[in-house]
Parts: sequence; structure tokens; C-alpha cells
Amino acid sequence: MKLVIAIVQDKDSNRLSNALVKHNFRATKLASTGGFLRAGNTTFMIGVEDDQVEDVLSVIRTNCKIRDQLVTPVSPMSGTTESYLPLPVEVQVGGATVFVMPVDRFEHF
Ligand code: 2BA
Repeated sequence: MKLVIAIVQDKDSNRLSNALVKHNFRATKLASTGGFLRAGNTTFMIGVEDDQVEDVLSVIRTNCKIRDQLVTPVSPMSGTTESYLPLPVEVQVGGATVFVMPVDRFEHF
């Protein structure tokens, strides 16, 4: 068995939930925050049999889009000669960041 952990953008989260239910995959959604953008995203935990991993990855791939997002870097301490006005930079986010992990044991009581 494997645990698939997928971090997706909030905008894709409902569509992915619906698609997982439609394809009969069980999932848990957690509200999460990206360490870089410090914006909300959604983490899915999906437990699947080994032979279902490619199918679930395909559902995730189909339902999560790559988007460009503008970020304003954190401004340095003011008052020094090196201070500057930070300009927004564009970063590409998603479609999804996915980890596939082995599960030693699964119990469902
Ligand atoms: P964030 O950490 O908010 O990152 C959002 C996007 O900012 C990233 O998109 C990437 O394009 C960019 N980015 C992140 N760190 C950067 C850095 N040090 N320098 C320049 N650009 C950087 P994604 O790669 O698609 O990641 C989307 C979200 O997935 C991340 O949100 C984070 O929540 C999660 N994630 C990505 N890689 C991870 C990892 N190795 N471990 C745990 N979570 C990860």
C-alpha cells in the first residue's frame, strides 16, 4: 500500500475532491500553507493499493493546473544604505507537488 500526499492550489481543491470521489479513491484534505508564498494551499492524503498509484497520479495531473503568481519579496530592514523597494516577481505554482510513500501497516477500525 502507498500513501500519496499531494499539495495543490486551493483553486483546484474542489475539482480534485470531486474527481477522486468519482474514481472511487478515498482521501483526506488538510488546510496547509506554503512555506515560500505563505499562502493557503490544500494537502490531500490518499491511501491506495500499489497498483492504483498511477491511476491516482493521473487524476491529480488532470485536475491541477500550473499558474503564475506574483510575489513581493519581504523588504529588508529599513534605514540602511542598502534598503530598496522590493519589486514583485513571478513564480510558477503547481499543478501539484506529490510524494508517494510506503505504508508499513494500515488499519481501519
Ligand atoms: P510554496 O512554498 O508557497 O511555494 C510556491 C511556489 O513558489 C513553488 O511552487 C515554487 O514555484 C516557488 N518557490 C518555492 N520555494 C522557492 C524558492 N526557495 N525559491 C524560488 N521559488 C520558490 P511549487 O513548487 O509548485 O510548490 C507549491 C507548494 O507545494 C509550495 O508552496 C509548498 O507548500 C509545497 N511544496 C513544494 N515543494 C515542497 C517540498 N519539497 N516539501 C514540502 N512541500 C513542498
